[in-house]
Amino acid sequence: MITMNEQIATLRKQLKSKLDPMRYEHSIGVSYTCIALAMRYGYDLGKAELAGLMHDCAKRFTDNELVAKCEKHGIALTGGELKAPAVIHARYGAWMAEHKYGIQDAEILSAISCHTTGKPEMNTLDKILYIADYIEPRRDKASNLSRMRYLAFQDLDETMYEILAGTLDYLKQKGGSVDTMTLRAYDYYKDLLGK
Ligand code: DGI
Ligand code: FE
Ligand code: FE
Repeated sequence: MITMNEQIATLRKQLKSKLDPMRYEHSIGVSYTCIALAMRYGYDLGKAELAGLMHDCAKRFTDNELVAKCEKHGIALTGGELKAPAVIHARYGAWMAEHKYGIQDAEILSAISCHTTGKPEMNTLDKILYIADYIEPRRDKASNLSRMRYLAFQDLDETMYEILAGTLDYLKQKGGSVDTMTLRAYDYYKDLLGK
């Protein structure tokens, strides 16, 4: 029986050999940010760290490769996903975490699977990973980052709502196709919070 610490050390080495250096740094940043949020919200630290570490394990493939791999392994993609292929690494990443890296925990696999789009009724780890991916220390894209870094430690649902709203704005400006799941997640948190 290997310990969680041993499992994490082994997976880090494997990831480091596969991901480009900045993507690996991002993964480490997300894993520690997941830990910080798990401390705040009373969630299992090891599971949070593992989800953060592995969330982008499928990021090294091109869109076409990802679509082909999903087809090969019987992972059904929605029309929305095929039109917004940037989201597919989350679905295939959950498959890889299970079948290539031996992760069996259903909550970790769920969090990896929805880390790009979010979804309605996310559980605590789903939200921790989604938010950590956005606020980790190396990220510097979004203009609302410092507010999100503050809000993340106040309220997970409010933070989900604001990040989803910002992502939809960003996709609108960029002219990117919006995956239905991103919209459903936004509508869900908007309604939940009575906005
Ligand atoms: O993998 P990361 O870069 O760390 O972050 P991520 O998994 O959140 O993926 C980021 C990209 O995904 C970002 O450019 C926004 C995009 N994204 C999120 N939801 C949607 C989306 N892209 C499209 N086209 N449609 C979406 O609904
Ligand atoms: Fe990602
Ligand atoms: Fe990421």
